[in-house]
Amino acid sequence: MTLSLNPNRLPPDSHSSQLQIAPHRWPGLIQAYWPYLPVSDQTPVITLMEGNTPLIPVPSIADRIGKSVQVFVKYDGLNPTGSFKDRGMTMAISKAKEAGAEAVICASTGNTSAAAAAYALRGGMRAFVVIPDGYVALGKLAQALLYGAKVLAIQGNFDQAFDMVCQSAEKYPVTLVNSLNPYRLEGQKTAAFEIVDALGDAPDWLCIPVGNAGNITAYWMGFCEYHAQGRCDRLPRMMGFQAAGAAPLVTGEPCPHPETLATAIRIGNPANRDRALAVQAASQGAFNAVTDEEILSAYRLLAAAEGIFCEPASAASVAGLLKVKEQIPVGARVVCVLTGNGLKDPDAAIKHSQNQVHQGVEPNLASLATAMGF
Ligand code: AN7
Repeated sequence: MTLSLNPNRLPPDSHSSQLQIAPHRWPGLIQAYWPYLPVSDQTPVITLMEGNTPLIPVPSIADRIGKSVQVFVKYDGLNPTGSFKDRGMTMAISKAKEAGAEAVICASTGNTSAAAAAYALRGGMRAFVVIPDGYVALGKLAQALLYGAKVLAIQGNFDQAFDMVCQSAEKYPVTLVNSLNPYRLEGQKTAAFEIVDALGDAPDWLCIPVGNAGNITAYWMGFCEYHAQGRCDRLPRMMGFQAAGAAPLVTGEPCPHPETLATAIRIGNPANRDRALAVQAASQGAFNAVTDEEILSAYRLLAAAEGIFCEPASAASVAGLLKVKEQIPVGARVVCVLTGNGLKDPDAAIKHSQNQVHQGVEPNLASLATAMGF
């Protein structure tokens, strides 16, 4: 029997929940999507109650497109460590624990390291995270340190760090938790389930930032699985967006020196390249590049027009949607994935805000009123 702990199905007075949770509480994505995941009663579920993130309508973005389109953002920056990586990490760490691992390793532009550190800690494992020195946003670094990971900075980029951790995982007793770990994508595919559960069907377009191309692969897996189960009637076109200075899937060749202010996707040689190309072909999707300027204007627009604060890399999905808006069919339903929280990168926010702190207000009401314009 599969253990499908849908809390909504428990009677209100149920005392049978093994988790001893209130019936209305979300149990984390492994419990919620148990039948769809490679888990068993032997799997220790390491969770921070990730998943169940909101799908938020963004009418001002839709207005910029016209054509009666509907646009939503999947705000995955509301996961426990502030990014979609938690979805993959709850699975990867639970399965590593099940296999008896004592330590995990990843290369990271920041979010993977934060998630790996948090989940490893909860699973009683050590975490080694290898990062490109100087190119990880402050919030992410702060998280990895505070969660107690061993943070190793290399004088190189993500792609070099990735090569090193792959070799380490072959040679030393550490489990790789980058997206080559198959359980990562299994966890991440649940975001597609949530979108279908919320909309009642798959969207026409799924717009998503692409770095190492794990997430686009995972979403497609999720949509296809739900489709096969009859839970949605259609499949979306998968629209992947890369930063113009780090766009190997757009140019068709690895980018030896990736550069973008969206450091999360500063990746020149995606590990999941072939799978991403297969997703593009199967979904009749496309890869497009967005410039840092386009990313920043979408980043500011989301905050200023919708009250949604994402990190710059995440805004690539909205920047990309606006860039290719001519191609959107009339009346289409579009979901843009916001992969990470804006609080991850406070430096970028302050540097690129067009708003400023009004300095020099004296600590009295008259001075405050003057500054307020009254
Ligand atoms: C906010 O943390 O690769 O295409 O090491 O942090 O699945 O790689 C982060 C990637 C998009 C790209 N948005 O996802 C890492 C890392 C944010 C991200 C991506 C990342 P993939």
